[in-house]
Amino acid sequence: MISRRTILAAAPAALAAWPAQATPAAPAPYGALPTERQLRWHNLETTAFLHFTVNTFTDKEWGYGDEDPNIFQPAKFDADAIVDALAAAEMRGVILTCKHHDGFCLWPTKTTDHSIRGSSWRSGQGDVVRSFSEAAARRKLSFGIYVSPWDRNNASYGTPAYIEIYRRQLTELLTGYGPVFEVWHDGANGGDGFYGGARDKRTIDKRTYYDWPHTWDLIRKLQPGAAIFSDVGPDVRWVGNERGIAGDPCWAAYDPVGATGGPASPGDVRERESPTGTRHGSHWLPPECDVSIRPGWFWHPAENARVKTPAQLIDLYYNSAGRGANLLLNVPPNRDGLLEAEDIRSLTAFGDYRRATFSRDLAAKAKVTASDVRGNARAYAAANLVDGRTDTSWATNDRSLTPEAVIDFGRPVTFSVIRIREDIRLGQRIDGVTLDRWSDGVWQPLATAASIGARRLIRLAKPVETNRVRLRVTASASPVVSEFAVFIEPGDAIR
Ligand code: FUL
Repeated sequence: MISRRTILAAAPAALAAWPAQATPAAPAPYGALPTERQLRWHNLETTAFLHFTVNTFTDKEWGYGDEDPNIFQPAKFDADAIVDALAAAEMRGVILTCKHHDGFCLWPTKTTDHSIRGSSWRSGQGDVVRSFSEAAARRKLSFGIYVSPWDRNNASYGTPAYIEIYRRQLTELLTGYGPVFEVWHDGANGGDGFYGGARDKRTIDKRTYYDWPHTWDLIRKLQPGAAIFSDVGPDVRWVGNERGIAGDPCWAAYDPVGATGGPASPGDVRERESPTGTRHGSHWLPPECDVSIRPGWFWHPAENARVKTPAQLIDLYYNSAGRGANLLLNVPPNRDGLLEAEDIRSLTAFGDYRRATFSRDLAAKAKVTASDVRGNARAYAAANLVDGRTDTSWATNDRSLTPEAVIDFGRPVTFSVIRIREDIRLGQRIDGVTLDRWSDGVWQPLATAASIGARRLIRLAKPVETNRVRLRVTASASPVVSEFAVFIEPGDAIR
């Protein structure tokens, strides 16, 4: 048996094998920091939303809660086909409306009769949550759940008894369907509804009624890896609009304030600050940009001709994921239980564009020099910017807050997109970057950007050709930059 003492005694000998001028310590973390679960969430980058329920059959956006469950009849339902189309668009996760405001549950819950069990579809044995969670797992997409707090069907809505029901619903979903990467709480709260036949209006106090802290404790206990989304986090914040557009700048940190200035809660937040976040805020609360591929969240036959084009999806990608947020793109299944051909066409073209653009980093073989390298150590060398890894970085000495790096391609390279990433494990340190290109014997301005964070994509108005690019950084703490990459969009890219 190796005792603790043996290990300690062996340590100096092992250390002695390192060169005398050992690698300096990593930079101290700066400001708000992401948790492991947030880091995993950032890596997903683009995820899909599926709005699917009785509304799909009633042509509504918000069901009243008095639907006959039997109207839910997706005769050709094929979760694998839907997930395949999402994967073709490079989506890495999928979030299903397991329960929308109408209260209809897409799984055979024990908490209410307003569920899929009340439909003759698949003889009352269907389970849409199971079908999607399994299809996602087969395709290696993460699976997430949307469970509306507002329930226009439930007779108890507005009383404490409903909070227990809501928690039982979450418990069923978080214990019966494998790993869940995200739990989505929307902010629409209270109003008129069926409420078990009462057909009245119920107003709740958004700040206190749901007792969110205890519900979030329950989610943590059942699925510690799940990121919790709401207007105010606690893991992921709403971006403040449903157009899919993050702010510019877009800071991961955020200190939410209630709509009228007091403490914030889901459904009660000063939305105008959500897109940009708070530069030196104390909570790491990155934004998620939810947007639908169609005007509505649910499928409506009249909207088949109004599906966003590939060019619109590409723009959305740059304006959300390109600013360090995650894109949550809604693609609603139709009454057959399939995606409509128009939606699939846009998704596929979007995926083709992403693969064609991002599969080849043209800076990969570049030589990189920098004005400052932390302790002159190889571990922090500027070459780490182009080594294709995000766990190695160019880092500078603590006092170096305005360093620059020159990326020399050694040949003329034509590109139209630049991608820069910080090692956010050490916080969001950079305040802005300026890029220049070497042209006619001088540095010429190419682009600027403020926030970098998990990911910044700069899409140029048109491709440029140059041998060398200079990256000038301004930071609040010595920068730790894990990637500098350049790409060329396919020649036929539609703008
Ligand atoms: C909102 C809901 O009211 C919409 O119907 C939709 O689900 C959207 C994503 O969240 O709060």
